[in-house]
Amino acid sequence: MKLTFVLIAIQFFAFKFALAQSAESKSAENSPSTFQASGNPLFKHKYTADPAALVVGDTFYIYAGQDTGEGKGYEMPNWLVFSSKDLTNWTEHPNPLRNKDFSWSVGQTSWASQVIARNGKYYFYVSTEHKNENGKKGKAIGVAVADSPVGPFKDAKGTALITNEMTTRWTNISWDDIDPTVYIDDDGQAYLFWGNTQCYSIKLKENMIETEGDIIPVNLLKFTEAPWVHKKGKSYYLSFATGFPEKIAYAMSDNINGPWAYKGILNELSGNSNTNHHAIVQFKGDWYFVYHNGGVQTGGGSYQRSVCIDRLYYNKDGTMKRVQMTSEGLWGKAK
Ligand code: FUB
Repeated sequence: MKLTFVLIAIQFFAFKFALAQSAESKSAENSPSTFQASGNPLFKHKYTADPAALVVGDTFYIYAGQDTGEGKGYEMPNWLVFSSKDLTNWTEHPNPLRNKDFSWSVGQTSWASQVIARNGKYYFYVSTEHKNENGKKGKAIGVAVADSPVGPFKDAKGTALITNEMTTRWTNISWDDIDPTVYIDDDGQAYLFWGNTQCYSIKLKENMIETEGDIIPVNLLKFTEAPWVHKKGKSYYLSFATGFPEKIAYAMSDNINGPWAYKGILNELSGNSNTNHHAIVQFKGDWYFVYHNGGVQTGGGSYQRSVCIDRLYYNKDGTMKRVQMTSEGLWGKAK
């Protein structure tokens, strides 16, 4: 009788202990983690791809998709967010957005994205996949929203913003509606650019979750994918992946609606990654070029990519100098 009681008591305490342990590890998974950057790739503890950068006040944010597969194809179930005030000390904020947070989305296609701030909210534009009423799959663009740049983000529409059917008159492939980049012009008009093979643009309404007017095909020389729009002074810059394996090229205009004048290569092939997705932002007065390569070994490659950061410089005439990708990154000595 006594022995049975002791055994039951031991089982009870073991069960309580296991519960406490699992709650502790869950809360660790859901807590921000911090680390110091010391060279490129910037993030080494996970494979990270398709960086988008956002500056809010004194904080630099990087959003990326996570490559979780074994290097044989894209397996990207979720996006990640990192923040830093000095580009050396970084915080990873847990679980900002997953592919399955879009109820209409299928598969594990947490592809390239960009987050942009407007009216106190943060809009997360993503590339994902959609199935139409006939069951045909095609890449699509969705938008999620949050009150904080680190989320958690929620689907802002409940439907895709752009689907493959909207662009088949220009490009009859199922993967051209990817890689959104959003730019808000000085007059407050927001524009969405995206594409693969063909670049497109469309106006966004003030609410940032509805389009306005027609889709405009954007004429760019040798466009592959991954457009990024930024402005410096009076010039607009549209940089994009070109060729395959990809380099980054760019064009300039004095109008967000173009025409865009091709200015050449901005970044060379990115090591052992076929893709070279990038973002350009200014932070505390300096310009930065954020991109990915396959630099984290042993698995690094086209489907196990890693985000890097280097400085970006301009020539006196406003054109951009070719980026020098470095192992040292912003930290002087390679480690
Ligand atoms: O990560 C999947 C796709 O690869 C992105 O959407 C493209 O820009 C390329 O980097």
